[in-house]
Amino acid sequence: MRHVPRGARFPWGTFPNVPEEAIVGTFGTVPYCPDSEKLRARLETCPTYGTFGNVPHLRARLETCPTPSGLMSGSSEITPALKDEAHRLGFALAGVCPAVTPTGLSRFHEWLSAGYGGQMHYLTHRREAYAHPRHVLDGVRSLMMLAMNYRTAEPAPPRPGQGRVSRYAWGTDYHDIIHDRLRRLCGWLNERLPSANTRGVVDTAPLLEREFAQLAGLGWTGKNTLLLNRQMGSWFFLAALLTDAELEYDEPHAADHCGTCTACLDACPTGALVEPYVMDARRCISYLTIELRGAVPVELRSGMEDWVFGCDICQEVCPWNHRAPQADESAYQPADGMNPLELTALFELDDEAFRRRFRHTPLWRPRRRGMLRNAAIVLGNRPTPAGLPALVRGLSDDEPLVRGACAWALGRYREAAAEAALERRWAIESDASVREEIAAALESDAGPSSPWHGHPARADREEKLRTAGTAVPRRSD
Ligand code: B12
Ligand code: SF4
Repeated sequence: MRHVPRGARFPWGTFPNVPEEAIVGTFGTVPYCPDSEKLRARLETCPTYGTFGNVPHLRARLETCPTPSGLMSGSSEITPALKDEAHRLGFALAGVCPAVTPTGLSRFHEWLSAGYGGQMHYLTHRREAYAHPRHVLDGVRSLMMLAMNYRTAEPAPPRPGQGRVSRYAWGTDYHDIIHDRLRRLCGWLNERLPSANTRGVVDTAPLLEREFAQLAGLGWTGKNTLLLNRQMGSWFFLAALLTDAELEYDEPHAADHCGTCTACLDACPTGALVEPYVMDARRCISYLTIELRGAVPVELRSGMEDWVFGCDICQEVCPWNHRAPQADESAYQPADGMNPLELTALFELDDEAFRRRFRHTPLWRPRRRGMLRNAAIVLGNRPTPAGLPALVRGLSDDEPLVRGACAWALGRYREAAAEAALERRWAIESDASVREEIAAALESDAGPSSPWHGHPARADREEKLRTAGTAVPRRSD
């Protein structure tokens, strides 16, 4: 039992400017999820009812209120209805769990301490907040965990000069779509439980979403660290609705259906899945292309292959994903030119043009400089005639990050024009990190057919080069 809070909303309106104490003083304590019939009876028999009854619009709405039972009181009544509403709003899965300390908390802390989170400081800075969802919503009792399918089209193989974009990023930014649906779902709940506090979150709150999704029965954590569901595979986003209302809880998903399969670990080109269920994010292509702000470590660049944004390899190979259903959400259908992405055209975009094209897509997150860095690496991994002028242009970009990546990529074009461009830039380049890249590019001859390709001694040569002085390095044949 709780007191009716000030400004509580009921189907017939709110209690405007009536202090909680006045209502409590007049009617006594009323249930937190008030059975409106009871409240109505109290209002009607109360000697001071006239105070409220004289407010015409309140009185009218009270008398015509068609849904006194629209105010649901029991968790057994509201929970299935809330799930139905979630499905109606496009969430394929919905399950409920209690607000508790997640069992994987210590593993999360160990993971951070091992440095696996790299530069994702938003995880480290809030490590204590992950201890309980009350740090996301004060007084929270229940979480409804939600999954929204994004499997739309199949990926088209990139032609030379194109790069792969992860499926989740082909359409509108999912944060925009899901926040809107969560807002509507919270609104629906608040209409039935007017005094309940609710909050919808996706991604950015200090909440181990996969842990809670498993607790709410949505699936299990696979060896690729993603949440898997037997019917849906893993092509879905997760989101959470937190509330201080008590909902009916689902059974946690206890089983692990990965068995002896290691397809994801075997397929990861950068060795990011260091053991089953554990990822070193610093090696993950998704981290390198989306989260990392600086230069991609040299030894991981060739592993990026043709991925220009995100990576789906450990999901593509997962047997549970082969028969996952199609998504009908139009917002996630591939926008023009996203599946795959034309890389050379990116070098023609200035900041404003880049903003116009990508502002409402996930590709906005790494910004223009991050995307050009990624594009240069893919053009270096997959040399193509059209790539050369684009990289030469990028070598004069205002951003050292872009110039450095272009220098590295040009080092993989075994052509006089690439070498000439690197030498021209060397003569005027003042940024130390870009000079290092140019030096290494001019010295290396690391095309796929080169004996130096992938050779550990190459790193030693590059290190020596870095300390070799200011003379223009020559390619060594
Ligand atoms: C940071 C982050 C990343 C990072 C780190 C990924 C990671 N695995 O943690 C990077 C940038 C690499 C990333 C990549 C991707 N991400 Co991401 N990411 C997040 C984010 C914001 C936080 C995740 C987090 O807290 N990681 C912390 C570490 C500790 O988690 P962990 O490595 O999985 O460790 C846990 C388990 O491994 C487990 N564990 C450890 N040892 C063991 C042992 C056993 C036996 C078991 C059972 C478990 C276990 O316990 C740990 C603690 O819970 C979440 C949203 C959220 N708030 O949860 C989205 C989220 C996980 N990402 C998502 C997506 C879609 C992706 C990508 C597919 C995007 C893409 N295509 O590029 C890739 C997938 C890469 C992959 N294989 O995971 C979805 C996943 C949906 C799903 N079906 O699971 C989420 C939930 C976002 C969302 N709201 O939908 N992501
Ligand atoms: S997303 Fe790609 S790079 Fe990251 S773990 Fe999976 S396969 Fe490896």
